[in-house]
Amino acid sequence: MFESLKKKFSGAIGKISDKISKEEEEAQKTDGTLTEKVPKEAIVETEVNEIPPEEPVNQGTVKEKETIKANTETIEETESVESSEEDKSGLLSFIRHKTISEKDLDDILSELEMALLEGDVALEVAEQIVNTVKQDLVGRKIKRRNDVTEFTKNALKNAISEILNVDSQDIDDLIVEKRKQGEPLKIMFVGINGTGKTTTIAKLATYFIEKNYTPVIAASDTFRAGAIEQITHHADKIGVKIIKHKKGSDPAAVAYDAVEHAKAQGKDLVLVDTAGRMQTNVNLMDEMKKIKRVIKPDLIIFVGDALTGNDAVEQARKFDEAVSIDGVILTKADADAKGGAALSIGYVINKPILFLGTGQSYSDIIEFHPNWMVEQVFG
Ligand SMILES: Nc1nc2c(ncn2[C@@H]2O[C@H](COP(=O)(O)OP(=O)(O)O)[C@@H](O)[C@H]2O)c(=O)[nH]1
Ligand SMILES: [Mg+2]
Repeated sequence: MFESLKKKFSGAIGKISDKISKEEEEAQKTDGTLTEKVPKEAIVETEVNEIPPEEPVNQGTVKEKETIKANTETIEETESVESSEEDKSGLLSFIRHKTISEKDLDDILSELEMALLEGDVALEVAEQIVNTVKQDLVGRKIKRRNDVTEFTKNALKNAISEILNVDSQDIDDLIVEKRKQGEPLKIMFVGINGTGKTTTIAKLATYFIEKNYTPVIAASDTFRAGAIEQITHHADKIGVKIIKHKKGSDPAAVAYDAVEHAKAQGKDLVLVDTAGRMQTNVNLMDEMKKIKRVIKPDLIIFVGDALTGNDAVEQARKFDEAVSIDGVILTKADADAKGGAALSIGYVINKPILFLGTGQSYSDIIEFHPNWMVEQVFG
């Protein structure tokens, strides 16, 4: 999961560390204050390699070499003092005090921003990440290469945590609260066709049964051919009561009946499946609004396909405008290397991701926690 996102962040961390330590090493070599334990050959070699091939070897270069020679002498003198400071990461890991400047970061962060956009991270999220990281790093004093690596990693981790931390309600708490009132918790699932609503409902029913809650399913996708059969098949397999009418009947009426059933039978949850067409379809949105009006769901959850990246974010925005969603479930995270939707969707619409679908079987669903995602990406 999110492999490509992971690579992009670790690439940026490596580049920032390399750039800043390299600059510092150069500065030290030319001003004669290098105090690192470096083999003489290593320095000479680096210096020679850095002469552009087209540049004739002139007086200046000879002079530079002399400076290098002088440097190596300094090294020998200070070696014993500095060796105790030597870092585990080995050669050239110790650098003088340096303050990170905007110039050090600009190119690399722009490159990171582009890479994130290519990875389907929403523009405002990519911008927020690079700006937060820049603010965090500029002005920091560093002593060692490892400092840069650690600071950059932490800055990115913090930026991602901030992005992912959207206020979220605990569904268990909500169920318990409703139970006290003698009511079921009503959850309506919305989203376009094929994103995984029906499968997700079957997974969640299984998940709640394992927590000793009693769900009932409303087959309110009365539009698509085979939809009622599909969800009936799932309900039968997992042993959950399903309320259904004929194909083409009023989805709101089906949902209403399911709520009445849950109340009469003292069930904890009503999970309402709905039909998905394109988010721009006015009829569909009207249908969603009608179900909402009739059953007054406690939660409306948008189900999006993680693989569709920015499209999923746009769909969520449209559904939010139409019916005001409370949270998001992203499916197919198991196949999602990019991670753009997972990173962006909550921030863009300011609604939490509640679960991730991670496969095709009933147990393939995990609760989403921001820290978990941060660990996936940086762990
Ligand atoms: N790999 C994977 N496939 C999924 C996941 N969730 C759903 N699917 C598949 O996506 C397809 C569409 O799912 P369905 O529930 O019918 O979508 P709906 O039209 O929104 O109800 C099915 O083939 C599901 O097996 C998931 O988390 N991972
Ligand atoms: Mg369906």
